[in-house]
Amino acid sequence: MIRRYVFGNPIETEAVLRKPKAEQWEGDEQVLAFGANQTGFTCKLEQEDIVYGLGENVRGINKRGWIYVSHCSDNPNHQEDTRSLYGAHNFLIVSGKRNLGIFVDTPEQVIFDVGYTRPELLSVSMDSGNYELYLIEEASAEAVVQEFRRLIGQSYLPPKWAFGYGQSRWSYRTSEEVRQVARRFRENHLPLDMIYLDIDYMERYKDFTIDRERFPDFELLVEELKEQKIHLVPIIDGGVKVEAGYDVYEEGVKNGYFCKDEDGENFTLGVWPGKCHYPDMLNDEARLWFGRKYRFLLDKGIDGFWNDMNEPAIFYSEKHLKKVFEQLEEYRGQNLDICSFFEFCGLVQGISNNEEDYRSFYHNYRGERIRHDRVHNLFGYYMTRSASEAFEELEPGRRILLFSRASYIGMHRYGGIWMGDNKSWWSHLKMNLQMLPSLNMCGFLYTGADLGGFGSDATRDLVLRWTALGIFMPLLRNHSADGTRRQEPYAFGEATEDFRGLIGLRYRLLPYLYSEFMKAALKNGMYARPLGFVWPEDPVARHTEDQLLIGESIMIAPVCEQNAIGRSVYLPEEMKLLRFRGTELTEERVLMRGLHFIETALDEVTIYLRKDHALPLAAGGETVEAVDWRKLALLRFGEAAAYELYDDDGMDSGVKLEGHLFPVQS
Ligand code: MIG
Repeated sequence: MIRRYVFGNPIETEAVLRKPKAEQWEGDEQVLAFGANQTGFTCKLEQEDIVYGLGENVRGINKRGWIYVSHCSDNPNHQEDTRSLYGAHNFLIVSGKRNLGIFVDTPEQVIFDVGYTRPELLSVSMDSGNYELYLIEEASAEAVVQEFRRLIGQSYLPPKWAFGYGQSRWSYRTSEEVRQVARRFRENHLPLDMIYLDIDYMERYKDFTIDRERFPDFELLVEELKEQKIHLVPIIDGGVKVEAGYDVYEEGVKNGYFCKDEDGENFTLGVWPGKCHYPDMLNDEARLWFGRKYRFLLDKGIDGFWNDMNEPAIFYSEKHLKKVFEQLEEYRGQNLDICSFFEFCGLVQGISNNEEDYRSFYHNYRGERIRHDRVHNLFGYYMTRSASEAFEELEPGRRILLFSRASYIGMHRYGGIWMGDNKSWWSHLKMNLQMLPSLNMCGFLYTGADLGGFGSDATRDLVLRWTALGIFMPLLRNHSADGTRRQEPYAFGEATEDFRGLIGLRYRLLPYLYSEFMKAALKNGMYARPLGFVWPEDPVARHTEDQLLIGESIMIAPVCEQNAIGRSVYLPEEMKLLRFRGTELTEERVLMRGLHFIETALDEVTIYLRKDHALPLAAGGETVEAVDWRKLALLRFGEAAAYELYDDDGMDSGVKLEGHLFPVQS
């Protein structure tokens, strides 16, 4: 059952398209208790309650015991005490004797104190009392998710090839270097469907330009790679460089499409290209204009994009920078002691993503001038929507790959997200595993982490273990930062057989993973589920934080620690262990319910097949296109006679589930 309440005068987010009629809040103390000033509410947590959800955040699948702040942030430090990452996903489920879903719909900052201040209390608060509140009560956590997802609309569908392996690195600086990546993959028979282009392809980091010195033959490159079935996926940044003669800048200025400061001047801030303006993504006209700019690359044969820096990130604002320079002057010649030294350092450190700057510019949203901080969490969402709506116009009916860094619920209809700038840390491998189901609950199905970690130096074993998890994530991409140790599968020496095996297994699993993804998207279901969703009565399953169900048939238990020879795996019921050494199935063994230590070498993947379920396996391939969907082996355990396979051409955006499912007999 869904109930909707409106408090104050909330700003529309378009997260929910068809809203149920608002009810009068009668202060049901059993469910929620409201604070006196209506700027939030509290909800009592029972001892046994798990709190699921909150999408992109640090910590576990169970969010209890920490405080999270929905405030889209360009924050590359994903630490245990981090409160905000790139997304604002204000949906959670209190799951115990009852299952209550709570969605707080407001573009402003929201604080979720999930038993941090008082262990038995969930407390949600906002600056103002303007928000819509949705309460969803169902018999299970999974049913709550389904109701919520129905409310917010169908998740984005990427093209089928976007389920292949993608190689990325910030620093592929020339056409030649990109060709080299493709060559190394093909030479080593490492499967590959995508190479990502980071900011290096642009001319002075200007959106919708190409650096012709370093990529003189961009069109030819796209063509050549296409022949090898490799899609080139360029990055698009949120900020437009201030540069006379640059068409995007000039058009934006002429038509008033940029965000304005207090005085009505175009708001100037610094990001990659230096001084920039942010297009007013919330303004219908500006959004339409910016989206149509993607045509520049579509016309060159590009069919996938990733949107970055759209929290939006601010390295500095022009005004703030000036002030800091003045203040720094005051420290010159001073005897810096402990206080003044740290003040001095703080001045410079505090420049980026400064809250004052976010309060100093304006949008024109639905005919109203609105200060940025009141709609902050919508910027990335509307940037991605801008591209998606333009694709609908420019390439109707065609699926284009699109994912973003910043997001708000509602954006899940227009694109996926990646999990941002993680680090090459073992703890992040586990954290990204935990993020996956939480994101699914909020509608974000097409998602994945930078395999091997973005920041810091990776080790070979870390990249292997991370790949062994990554092959189960819809978005499978190895990405790393400029200046870090290289982490392509061939970067650690001659031998690539283990990588080839792990990635190859993904291509054997494709018909299954794609089917499960599409069923989840089209039926508002979960692709990756916590064990507690399926075995809510089993306390051990409920509190298992490092195993997941992927689709209906299988459970995974990735190794998340360095130097481990395997790990303990909890089976809530009898399952069949499937051991793969690379692409080869080397062992099938039925395991009883309970705890098992399962040895797993670096080149192995273990999959746990559920009783009375089946898993189709293809022969594999080096590209998604090469995978034969018709020649499948069916691995079974118990009475499962068939598996409902989903297939389509992978390109059409208007797909429906009916008529595409067909049972696979063994
Ligand atoms: O401030 O474009 O998250 O994936 O490689 C860094 C360079 C800007 C942040 C993205 C990352 C990307 C990087 N970008």
